[in-house]
Amino acid sequence: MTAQASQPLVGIIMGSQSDWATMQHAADTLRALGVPFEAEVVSAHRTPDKLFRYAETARERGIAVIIAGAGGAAHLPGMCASKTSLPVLGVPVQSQALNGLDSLLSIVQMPAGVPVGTLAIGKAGAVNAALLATQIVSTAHPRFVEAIETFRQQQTDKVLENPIPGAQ
Ligand code: RP5
Repeated sequence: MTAQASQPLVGIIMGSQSDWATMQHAADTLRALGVPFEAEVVSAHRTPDKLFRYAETARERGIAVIIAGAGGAAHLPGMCASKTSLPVLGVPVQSQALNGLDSLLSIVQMPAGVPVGTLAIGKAGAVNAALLATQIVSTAHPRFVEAIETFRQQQTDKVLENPIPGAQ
């Protein structure tokens, strides 16, 4: 498990070490916003008992939002959501065989009653999961509001300060 120094508020889990190339973008984003998190490999298929333990104990350990990334038959976010009442954000990892469409459909098509907030495939989904997790956490921890607003402003400034090269 990797974790930031203070008590983690966001839990990042992923189905395999191979998902880290994608999920590290969620970790980097949370780090940049100053949100304490933990990150761990938890597989719905290869370590189902660990998944159940993780989901069942997350709230009592202080976790407020879980980000779950998986690829292919991506059952991790949905199974995690079925074992906790914490909000679960799902990140479809871009699979080699089907480019992540398999991951997306596996995560997004949850039955009514067990929601998973599904993000985009790949890096954009991982970054946005971290931003959305921070926005959720900021409702109870207002210190993160400024971090989100600063990020948005910097993003806007960056676009405005970068005209198309050679277009003038
Ligand atoms: C899923 O299978 C994982 O989330 C990963 O995206 C995919 C492939 O896993 P590895 O075979 O690379 O471990 O469970």
